[in-house]
Amino acid sequence: MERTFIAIKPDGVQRGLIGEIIRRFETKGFTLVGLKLLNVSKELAEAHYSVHKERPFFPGLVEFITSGPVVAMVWEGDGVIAGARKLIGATNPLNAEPGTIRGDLGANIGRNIIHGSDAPETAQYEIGLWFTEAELVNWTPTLMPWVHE
Ligand code: DAT
Ligand code: MG
Repeated sequence: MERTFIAIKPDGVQRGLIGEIIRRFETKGFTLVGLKLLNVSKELAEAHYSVHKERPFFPGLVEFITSGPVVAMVWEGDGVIAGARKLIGATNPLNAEPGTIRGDLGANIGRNIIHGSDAPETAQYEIGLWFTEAELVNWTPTLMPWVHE
C-alpha cells in the first residue's frame, strides 16, 4: 500500500488548522499511520528541502519551517501520493483551486500551510527522514470495506 509524507507547516499549526487538515485526509478515506508534533532542527529542514538548496528562496524556507511547531504525518492509501497533492492544491495558494487546502485556507506562497511528497521516491526519502520504522503503525481501519472496493 502506498504511503506519503505530509507536514502541517508552522503557519497551519499557529492558525489552529491541524484538525481541519487532518479531517480532510480522514474523510477522504486515507489512513493515518504516523503522527507527531515537533520543532524542526535546521539539519532536518535543510535535508527535507535539499532539492531546493540552490533556489533563492531556500534560506527563507528553512527559516520558516523551523520557526514553530510542525505536525509531521504519514498517510497510507491507494494512490495517496497524487491524491494528497490533489487535496493540497497548487503551490501558490492564490492559484490553488477552491476546495483544496491551500485554495480554501491560504493566500501567500510563503505561507502555504502544508507540505506533501510529490512522487514515490520523494515520499520514501521524506518518510525515512522524518520517522523511524517503530513510529509507523501498521493497521487497517475496520471501515475500509466501505471506503475501498
Ligand atoms: P510544493 O510545496 O507545492 O511541493 P515546491 O516543492 O516547488 O512546492 O516548493 C517547496 C516550497 O517552497 C513551497 O511549498 C513554497 C516554497 N516556494 C516554492 N516556489 C517558491 C517561489 N517561487 N517563491 C517563494 N517560495 C517558493
Ligand atoms: Mg515539493
